[in-house]
Amino acid sequence: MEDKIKELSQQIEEFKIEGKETLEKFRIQFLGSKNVLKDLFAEIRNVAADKRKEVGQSINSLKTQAQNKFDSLSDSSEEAEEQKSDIDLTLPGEGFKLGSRHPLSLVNEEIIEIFSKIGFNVSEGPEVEDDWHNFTGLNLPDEHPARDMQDTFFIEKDPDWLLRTHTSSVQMRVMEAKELPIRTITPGRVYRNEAISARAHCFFHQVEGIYIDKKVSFADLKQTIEYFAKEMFGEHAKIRLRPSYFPFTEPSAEVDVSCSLCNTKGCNVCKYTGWLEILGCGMIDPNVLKNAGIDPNEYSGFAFGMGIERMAMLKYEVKDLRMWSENDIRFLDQFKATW
Ligand code: 2U9
Repeated sequence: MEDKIKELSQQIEEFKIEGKETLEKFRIQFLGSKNVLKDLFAEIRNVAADKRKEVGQSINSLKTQAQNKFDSLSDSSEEAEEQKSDIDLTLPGEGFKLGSRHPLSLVNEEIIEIFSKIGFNVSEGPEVEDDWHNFTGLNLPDEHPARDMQDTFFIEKDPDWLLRTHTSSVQMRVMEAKELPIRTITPGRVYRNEAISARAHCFFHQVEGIYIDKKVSFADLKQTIEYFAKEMFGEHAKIRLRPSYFPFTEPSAEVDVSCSLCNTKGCNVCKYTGWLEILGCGMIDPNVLKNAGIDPNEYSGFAFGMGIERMAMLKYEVKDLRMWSENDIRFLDQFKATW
């Protein structure tokens, strides 16, 4: 009897259940109305009286073993059946979430498009620059405050190398390498050693431009800036120039565009002045031309520079500079409709 019980326990253990049909076979064999365990109970009367209790308990354990195996496998096969029926292959797929162009890229491309219409090409150059192209060649001598450690990220191993503080360094390289005349813009990232806040960042983006040819005048500069302002801000846009100073241009000016929100009447966007500052410009200093091997008696040129973040802030009325580089999807998603 003991051997029979062991054999049945092994059979229950080893019975392979692979789906509904074999599960039903198992149920009939070990738990059905004519199951094999019932035969064992019937044979109990042939067991010696003092062993009957123990044998009865062993047969009961067999029954529990069979029931547990059945229960656990019938649960999982029901789940599998349910899951199978959950999948509706006729439903449309979920698709991919489309990204959007970064607003700074949109503004950058708009500026490139505007200048390309009047013959400016695009030049690019290294972000890690040498002292000559970023400072000395551009009329920024050793003692100039812009070279201060607090404004510039120097490369620790060799302070002759630094992260460019403006894209004028690219123009310097173009002037050295290219044939005249030159009409080019340089969009790109620049670095300043500043604490990050709503109004300052340690990197931002610029577009600078130069035009060098025989007889280029301040009137050409003014006309070019006016064309740009009207393309960028609309036909109604007016500009005004204020005298200024930059080491690499002489004379120099800062340019304001009329505030389109209040039509120069004054509002909180233009701080009640009616005007918004958009860029700096000037005639390229003869010294800078000489430094690049261009004869200032034969050639003259104008230059201008603007911050892309500033342009984008004016266009989209964003007040915190940090938004441009945080890459918060909720912020970026708002620019989807514009492309
Ligand atoms: C060469 C010679 C001169 C580029 C210029 C500015 C004036 C200017 C600022 C605008 C806002 C930088 O992004 S900003 O902080 N730039 O005001 N930039 S003239 O002059 C050059 C460039 C290259 C060879």
